[in-house]
Amino acid sequence: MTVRVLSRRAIIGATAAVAAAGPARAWAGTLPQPTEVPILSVSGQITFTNDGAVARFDRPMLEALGSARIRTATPWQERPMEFEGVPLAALLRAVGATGRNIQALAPHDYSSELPISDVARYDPVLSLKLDGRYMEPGDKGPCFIIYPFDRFPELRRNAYYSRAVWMVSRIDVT
Ligand SMILES: Nc1nc2c(c(=O)[nH]1)N[C@H]1C(S)=C(S)[C@@H](COP(=O)(O)O)O[C@H]1N2
Ligand SMILES: [Mo]
Repeated sequence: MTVRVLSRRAIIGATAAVAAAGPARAWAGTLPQPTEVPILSVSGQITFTNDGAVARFDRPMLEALGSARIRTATPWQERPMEFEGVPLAALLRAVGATGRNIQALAPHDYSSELPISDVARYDPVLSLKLDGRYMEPGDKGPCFIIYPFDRFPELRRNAYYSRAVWMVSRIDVT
């Protein structure tokens, strides 16, 4: 059985329960319209949208969902860095995601599949800032999914490094 068969009431109930405990409470259950240029779209098995079947987010909307930091070394940077942004869990709650996997898509046809079970286990972050500065598109930004590689040794392998999608522009919930 997949969560997809949950009734709409059950999905909204679950969303409200989780949102009550976190910063997403301000607009759990509805999505405002972006007022700035959207930087991320979420599609697929989601409950809350603001543009047809898609949920589009500008930076202030993402930041309103909450904030988390991951300080970690990565194989592609010379020193540990601090990533800061929205917990992926908060983003998935905000759209009422009901799937099992997310496909994170980036330019140049890069995409990577992340099981949603990673979210509870590792609390990955859709980071917007690196060492306190917003990441620019030419700097692997504006959105970069990061895992806490330093906290969990089992993450230090290619299967997880490839899920650290930089320049992610779309998340499709499947
Ligand atoms: N957008 C995007 N994200 C990506 C990749 C990519 O090619 N494009 N490569 C992945 C892989 S396989 C790794 S190991 C890390 C680091 O890739 P890099 O060494 O090319 O920076 O980013 C991951 N995220
Ligand atoms: Mo890689």
